[in-house]
Amino acid sequence: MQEFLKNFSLEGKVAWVTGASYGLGLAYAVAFAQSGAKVVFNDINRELVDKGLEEYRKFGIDAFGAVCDVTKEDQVKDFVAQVEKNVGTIDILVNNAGIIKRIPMIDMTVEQWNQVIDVDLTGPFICSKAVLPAMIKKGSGKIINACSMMSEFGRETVSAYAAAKGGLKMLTRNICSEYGQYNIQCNAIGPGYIATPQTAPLREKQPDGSMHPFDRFIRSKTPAQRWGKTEDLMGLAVFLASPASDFINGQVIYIDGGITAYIGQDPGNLDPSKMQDVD
Ligand code: NAP
Ligand code: GCO
Repeated sequence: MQEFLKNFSLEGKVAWVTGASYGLGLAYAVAFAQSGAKVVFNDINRELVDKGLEEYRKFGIDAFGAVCDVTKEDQVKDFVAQVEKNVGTIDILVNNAGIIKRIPMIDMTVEQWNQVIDVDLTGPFICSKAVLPAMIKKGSGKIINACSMMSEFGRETVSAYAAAKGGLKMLTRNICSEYGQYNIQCNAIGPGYIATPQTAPLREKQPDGSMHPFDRFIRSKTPAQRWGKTEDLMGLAVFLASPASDFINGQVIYIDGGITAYIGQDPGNLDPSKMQDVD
């Protein structure tokens, strides 16, 4: 049994998780470290990087962190150079950094649209482009993209985000197509609705103390009738980063409590007294 489990080990690997000071990125990085990897991460400013380093120290993890905006190719190239000098060649990249703007399309400015596309789609392109040459030279590598329910479904007010996450699904398939021959696997994690700062506005209690309408809605679309926890995604992240998934390539694996398999029920049928809060 122990011999087989070595397939899930990340011992000796260097794992880069973008935007990993908190949220899902932090969870992925902690899981990687606890599976044997050396973790490196970036975030958008020094305050967030320091916050992240403190969080990793709480887990006993000696992470490498630096400021890097994933939309700026010069910053990304510099970050990768720093990592290669101070830590080692990057074996695993998780394109986790992301933003969302919930604005009706006709009210969204082109600048707002571009901001979302730049972080959520161009950022993964820039970061993947920065690590692929060394992965090709090494003869192995793992790239994991942060897709979404919005890689498959539309929803009011998230046009830029859905376009980016749909595009990221196809970028995942294209990296697989171009670089699979070098033993590089590019897959994506497709989380459902997970309790993080990004989705906090969708769970806020109403002034009268009642559930946010979207909270009730998404529970009615989820067989598990709960939001996901960041811990729910750690196992899949390690699996996709490990040798155990070497023959999986170009796939988006949804980890959503059953949303993508379920037509949903009348939100009015839900019994709030039976609902599990994960915040
Ligand atoms: P989050 O809480 O908003 O964290 C995203 C992180 O990325 C933050 O630290 C953010 O910094 C950072 N970031 C933003 N722009 C950046 C840039 N240009 N360069 C570097 N870092 C940047 O998001 P999350 O909920 O953990 O989600 C992580 C990823 O999973 C995102 O790609 C998201 O779209 C995706 N996802 C989330 C869910 C969910 O339900 N939570 C579901 C499906 C997919 P700031 O604090 O400055 O913004
Ligand atoms: C939204 C949410 C979602 C989640 C996630 C779902 O406004 O609909 O923010 O987009 O972030 O992407 O998988």
